[in-house]
Amino acid sequence: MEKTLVILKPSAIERALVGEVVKRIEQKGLIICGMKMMQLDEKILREHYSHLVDRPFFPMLVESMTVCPVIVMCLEGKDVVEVFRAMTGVTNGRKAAPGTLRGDFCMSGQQNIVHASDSVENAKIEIARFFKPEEIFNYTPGMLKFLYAEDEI
Ligand code: FUP
Repeated sequence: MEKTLVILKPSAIERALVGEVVKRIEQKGLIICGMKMMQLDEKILREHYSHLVDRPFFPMLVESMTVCPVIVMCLEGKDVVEVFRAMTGVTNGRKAAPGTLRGDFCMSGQQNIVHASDSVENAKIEIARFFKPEEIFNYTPGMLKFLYAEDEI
């Protein structure tokens, strides 16, 4: 099934919102197939945010993403990239719709709680960037038949 990469940013860790985010992931029925804490550095952020390195806010972004460890997660589900982007909301928390993670838990365009892969292609690249192959667990949760109809999976 499709996979996506999620980062619980320092704004989630420092504000003790990890449980709230994980709770929503579990309640939605997304399968956690990888999860670990790690300290990011400028090198990995230059890769991860390569589309933003020339923007004036990039040094501030690096500072905000390295101030403490993050939690990276690999989630699995049907159309999970699109589903989790919708659960995340738009970049700026002040504009994100209520009901989304950013809409409910933050007021910033930078301290915005979570990263979520924006395409299936990027999700594959990002999962390989943050996880070793042996850190991703492909298993079938017992509840699977209650998450999807037979013809959906
Ligand atoms: P998103 O896909 O919603 O995470 O948005 P982007 O890839 O455009 O931006 C990635 C991160 O860059 C944001 F989560 C926070 C940071 N950013 C800023 O700090 N200022 C901006 O104006 C835009 C993005």
